[in-house]
Amino acid sequence: MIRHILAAAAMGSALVLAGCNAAPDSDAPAAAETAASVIAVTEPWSRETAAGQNAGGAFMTIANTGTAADRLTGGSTPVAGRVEIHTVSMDGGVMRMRQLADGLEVPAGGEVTLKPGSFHVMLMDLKKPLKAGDTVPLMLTFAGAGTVETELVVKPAGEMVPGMTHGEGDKPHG
Ligand SMILES: [Cu+2]
Repeated sequence: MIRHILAAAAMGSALVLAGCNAAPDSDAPAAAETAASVIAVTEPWSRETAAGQNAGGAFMTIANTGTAADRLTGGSTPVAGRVEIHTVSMDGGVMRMRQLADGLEVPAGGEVTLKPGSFHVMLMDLKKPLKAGDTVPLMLTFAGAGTVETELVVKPAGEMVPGMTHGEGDKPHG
């Protein structure tokens, strides 16, 4: 008889504890909206290459209207063996290209312009020369946004490259 009463008391207290531990569902905080990048690529272009030239630069403006920063890490195109992200820096008066191993950051609510003499996408191991007037598909890879498809317009080689010389001095245009 006494054992039964104790057992009932133990069960009762266990039920009370369970009731205390139960979290009220209605007061649970709503899940925070996940920050994400939203990438838009405008005016993607490349320059005509000479026969035997095995790499070419690609240029564009990349805007991120999202709430999280993103990073351009690479890409692919049918016309090149591989795609790298490059920057240009001065090294003893000589402009040198360097691969950005960590990619190129595109800040949330900001944009980055890829242009000659600055950041650019490098099409390496070209399978054929780029010809003026051609369009070239380019798939860009972003750490957050994933793959963003774009299409390069190939411009004539005569287009001036600001700040870049090719050894014949800084002759002004026209
Ligand atoms: Cu380059």
